[in-house]
Amino acid sequence: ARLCAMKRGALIVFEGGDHSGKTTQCTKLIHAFESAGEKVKLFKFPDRTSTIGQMINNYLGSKCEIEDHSVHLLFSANRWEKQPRMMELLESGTTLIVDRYAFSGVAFTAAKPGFAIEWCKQPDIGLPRPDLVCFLTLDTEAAAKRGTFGGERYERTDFQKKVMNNFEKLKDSTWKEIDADKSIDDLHKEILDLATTTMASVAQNPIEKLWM
Ligand code: NYM
Repeated sequence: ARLCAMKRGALIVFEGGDHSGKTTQCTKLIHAFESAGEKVKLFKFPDRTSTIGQMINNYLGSKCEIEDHSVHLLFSANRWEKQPRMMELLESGTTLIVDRYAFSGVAFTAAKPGFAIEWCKQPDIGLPRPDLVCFLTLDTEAAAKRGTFGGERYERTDFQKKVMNNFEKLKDSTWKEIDADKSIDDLHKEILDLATTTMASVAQNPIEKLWM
């Protein structure tokens, strides 16, 4: 064992279809860790605040059209522009809770006609690999019943089914599939437990890279 090794933060990602409760759970998790005195920070992708993020925001709100390959690369660029800060925080012991990540990037673009999963993965190769992916599953019809479906681009039941199918192809040993069809508090307890275990177990491990 290394001596005096500083413990790093964990990279915890939330994925799932639209309206599966990711954002609610990320917020609750952050608050729980903050009250416990842990160093934590929330990231959300797409991050709509940057210049690239504003282009993505306009695209999602159908205020403009962007060619499909091109917008895929913008979503990836929107993660890469945050990568230096994410690495810095992880290395200095801050745990990151991330609302969507490269898996959404691949799953959504690959749901479009003519896009292969392998092509979609390329631009995100080398990003920090999550230690835990909380994959929230919700029956697509149940998700639609949660409301506000049909607002943004991609929020259609047929498209979401393809997205969920693509997520299945991206799962690895770091994924924990969580049935989101339960109360907010029950779901939170389950996730807090998983996240706490992960934080303790990865503290001395190096940060790995995605898809390498
Ligand atoms: N989305 C999100 C993508 O198509 N590619 C990506 O890389 C990411 C991170 O953006 N329908 C899609 C998924 C959502 C939409 O996300 C906006 P949110 O979490 O609703 O802000």
